[in-house]
Amino acid sequence: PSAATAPEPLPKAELHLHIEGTLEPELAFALAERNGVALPYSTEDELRRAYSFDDLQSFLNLYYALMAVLRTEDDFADLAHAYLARAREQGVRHAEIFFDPQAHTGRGVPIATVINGLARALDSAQETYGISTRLIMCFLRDESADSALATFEAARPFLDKITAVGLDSAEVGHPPSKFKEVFALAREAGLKCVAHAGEEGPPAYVWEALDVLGVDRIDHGVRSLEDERLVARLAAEQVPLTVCPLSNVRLRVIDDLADHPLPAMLDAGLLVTVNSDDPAYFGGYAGDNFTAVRDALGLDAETLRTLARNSFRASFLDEAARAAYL
Ligand code: ES4
Ligand code: ZN
Repeated sequence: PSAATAPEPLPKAELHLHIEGTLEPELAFALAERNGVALPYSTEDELRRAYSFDDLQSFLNLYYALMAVLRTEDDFADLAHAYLARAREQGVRHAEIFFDPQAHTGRGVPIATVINGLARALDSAQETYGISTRLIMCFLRDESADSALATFEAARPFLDKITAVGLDSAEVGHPPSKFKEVFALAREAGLKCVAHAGEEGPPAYVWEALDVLGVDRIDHGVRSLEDERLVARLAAEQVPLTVCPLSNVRLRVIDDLADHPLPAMLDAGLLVTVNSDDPAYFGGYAGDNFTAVRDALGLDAETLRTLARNSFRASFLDEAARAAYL
């Protein structure tokens, strides 16, 4: 279809998006050049061919390695601008964006550089892209509880720029309860709480995220379906689940998109949303995920509208801002 007849994508909120996972090969090579950082790939095509994963850990290895190119405030601002431009083309009107401070401070990049760079881009997002934004600071669950506590204290001067804390990275063997203390501090400081749970980990981790960390949303949560009582709890309390269909297929959480449990989750009365996770690595941004589930699962227009409405209902926007979309 010509540009004139191409339909506007459905307005939606993106609630599960790792900003470091939006680093496209083109920008990775440009930043490597700008910062004099050597990449273990000679071309963008060669790098793209490395985007073939067996599980979460094999993805994380590449995800952390490529972050070596992110060094300055400008790098973080450029990364966020590139994401916002792509997101707007896909109908995103509100984005709640994860970042992983420990993945940068661990390489000698100060947390101020990370937060100030991202915040600079987000400050102009409403005006430049028509996208409202929030920042969610994630703790790496395969690092120690003490490291998370130190990271939270280092971020205290910047908490006015941060809406929530989250929990990500290698899930199995690192249950939510390990981070009870830092989540309690975050809540005392007035922050919202979310956690990845039930992606590769068992339903027990979803229970812990709810009961020990007191999270407001579960990121992924697809394995919740293995526990009937858990499904009943999530449905009764309308706890949002930020599902990432293309991610689930690429990381082999789900064998085939046609077998994705998204329809079963909707049928169970869960507050499910569709998100992109690490779009540069998993084959698509928010709108691409909507299109993919529509085509693979045969979702009708009404169901797609429900998913878009859910994304605003599940967001951290205040009532007035959210009402404009519902
Ligand atoms: C992630 Cl897909 C996924 N799971 C857990 N942690 C992550 N960090 C970036 N992407
Ligand atoms: Zn994620």
